[in-house]
Formats: sequence, structure tokens, C-alpha cells
Amino acid sequence: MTGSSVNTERLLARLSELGSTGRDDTGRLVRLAATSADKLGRDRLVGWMQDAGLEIAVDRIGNIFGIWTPPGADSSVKPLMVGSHIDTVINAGIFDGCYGVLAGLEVIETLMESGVTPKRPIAVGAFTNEEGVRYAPDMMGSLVYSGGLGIEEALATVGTDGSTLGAELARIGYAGTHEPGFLQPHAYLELHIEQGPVLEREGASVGAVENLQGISWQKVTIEGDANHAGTTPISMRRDAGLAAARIITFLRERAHASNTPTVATVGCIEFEPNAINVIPSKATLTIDLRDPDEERLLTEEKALADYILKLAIDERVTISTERLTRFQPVTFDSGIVDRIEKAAGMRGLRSRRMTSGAGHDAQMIARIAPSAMIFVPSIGGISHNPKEHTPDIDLVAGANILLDVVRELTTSED
Ligand code: HGY
Ligand code: MN
Ligand code: MN
Repeated sequence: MTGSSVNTERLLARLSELGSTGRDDTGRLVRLAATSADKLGRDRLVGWMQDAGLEIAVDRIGNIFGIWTPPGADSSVKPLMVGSHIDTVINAGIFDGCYGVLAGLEVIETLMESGVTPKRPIAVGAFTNEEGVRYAPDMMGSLVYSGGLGIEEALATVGTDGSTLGAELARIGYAGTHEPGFLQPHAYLELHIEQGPVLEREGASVGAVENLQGISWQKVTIEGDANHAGTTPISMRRDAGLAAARIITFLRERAHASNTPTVATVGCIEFEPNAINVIPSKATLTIDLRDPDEERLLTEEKALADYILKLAIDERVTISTERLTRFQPVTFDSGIVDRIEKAAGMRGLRSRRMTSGAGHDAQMIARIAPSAMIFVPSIGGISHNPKEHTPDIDLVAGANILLDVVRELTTSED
């Protein structure tokens, strides 16, 4: 049946081209939200959407939408929405986020070319600042879109480089005019690489994602005393660096001993004055705590807070914490998850129900519409790393599952 599969060459060529867009002068892929590199990726995506004849809409937080209203469909009914993000982390792989956006665009173009007449519009979205590396919190564009964060507050966010998101969006030409949420989805589907080891380890091609874990981000500032590394007895030190190290080992040992899915990461750390022979007077670090169970995540946050209070006394330092983001675990729409599983079966693909360890825009859009995710395997479970890789056969299979579920959701009566 025509349109029963996506155009493999077109999808893979675009993934490769977008993957080479916005690299820095050392060749690393770094398209942080609202940077000039991000603009290059955005412009490329909008060009493909325009070539496909989609209506383009950009909202005030810079979320980009390509919208297809099929002949005979009622443009006033809620669209089916697919999508993800195209901003990246630092030294990223080429699939995280981009795969879901480009596969969503590919699905729309395949349906346009197949003569199928969906009963409702279909939109593909690229949400701003999913990664949250430059501006916290992550999933910001979809959080604003779903009403979880005010637009003015989001635009006023100051980045790690001292820039302001609103000014940067205006600078790169993506301070759109539509109010976030202007297009309320009938349902939302996000195709994404797993970014973990489960599918590969179990030999499954498709993940039918049932839920997504809770995320707690905070910044910790530790103030001690700078002093001479050679003359200061250990007993007289107020060592901010040592206190930071004890937080890192506390988090790892507690997560390791818990025998639960709890994970904890200190991804950023800075010492002042950061000199080889000076005891650090100040340390700032970030903590990323996650768990699929809200009660357990609350317990871990409390245990960390209690540890920090005791540590400050033990090491005679002052420690302050700042919450950067906090998202509860999310459960996806079981009806759509069933359809994903069935679509995989119809194509003879092994699927597996699973939890998402990573945060995604779907967890935000799930606040306003029935949502679910489709995963494809990540080789070695590697992501947020240039070694991130998914074989072409899995990329195409995932896009075809997306095609099948989108066709079903837009042509059936319900
Ligand atoms: O942090 C996350 O899980 C996502 O990659 N933003
Ligand atoms: Mn992602
Ligand atoms: Mn990511």
C-alpha cells in the first residue's frame, strides 16, 4: 500500500544534514537553546517544512510548528501533534530530539504523498530549550506550552552565560507571535531514541513507553575559607572542595545501596579560586536526582537535605541550595501505548513496555493531551555523547511505527 512506509533516504539524509548543522570549530555538535548555532538548525528545519508546503507557526517561546490541514479536514478541530526538540547538549549526538522532529515531518510528508485523507490536521513541533543546558529548567518550551510556566517568567530566564532567553530568541529571529498553547493537540506522540541500554540488551526494536520518571534539579553553593594548601593543618580547614566531594560520594553510595531505580548525578562543578595550591573557598555544583516513584524521590530529596545540614556542621562551611526544576513522574495514555505495541506487532517487530529515564517534551504535553512515546534502541545505551548511535534499520522501523499510529489516530472515527 503506498504510504505504508516512510521515505528512508529522505529521513536519513535530513538526520545527517541536521546532525552536521551548528557544530563548533572543534567539530562538536553544540546547538544550545537560542544560540546562533540553534538558529542554523531551526532555519534548516523551517526550510524543510516550507518545502513540504506546511503552514509554519512560531510561538512566543520560540516553539516551531509545521501544520498540515489535509483536503477535506476541518482546520478548526484539534490536530494530532508529533514532535520533539532540536536543541542539543554540549558535544551531543545527532539523534536526541532531532530524530523525533524529522521523523514527524517525514510521517506528514509520507501521508501527504500517499493520498490518505486524515480527518484532522497533523502538526509537527520542535520545542524550545528541551535540554535546559543554557537556561533551566529543561523541557522549557513544552512546559510553557502546556501552561506549567508563565511565558514572561520563561522569557526573563537568565542563562549560564548571563544572557536572557527572550532577548536571544529575538536576536535569532524566533520570538514568535502565537501564544504558547495556541494549538491544543487531540493527542501527542513523540518518537525518540531510548538513550539507555534496555532495548539493546533485550533485543527489542521498539519501546512502548508507559511512563517517565520524576526529575529534581538543584544548585548547591558551599562557602568555606581559602587558605594555603601547604601550611593549613587539616583540623583548621573550612574546605568547600572537600564538602562538595562528600556530597557527590553521598549521592552515589545512597543510590547504589538503594536497589531502586533512583539515579543521582553531579554534572557541573566549579571551585574558587580554582588554584592548585589554594584550599577552595567556594564550590558550586548541580544535582540531578530522578526516580519513577514520587514518594521515593521525595525521600531522596529529604535525605540529601538532612545530609547537607550535617555536612555543613562537620566541615564548618555554609551550604545553600537553589531549586532549579522539579517534575513529578508522568504516566502516558494507555490507549496510545496499546496502539504502539499493536503497530510493532503488525510489522513483526519485538516491542517492550518501559519507563523513560530521560525527560522529554511528552511529559509536559501530557498535561494537556493524551500522550505517549515510542523508543528505538541506543547502541551501548549511550547518549548525550557524540558516540550516540541507532542503526538505520531501527530508525526507519521507529518512523514506520509512528506513521502507522498517526494514520490510525487521524483516520479512525474516534
Ligand atoms: O535531562 C533530560 O533528561 C533531557 O535530556 N532534557
Ligand atoms: Mn531528547
Ligand atoms: Mn537530551
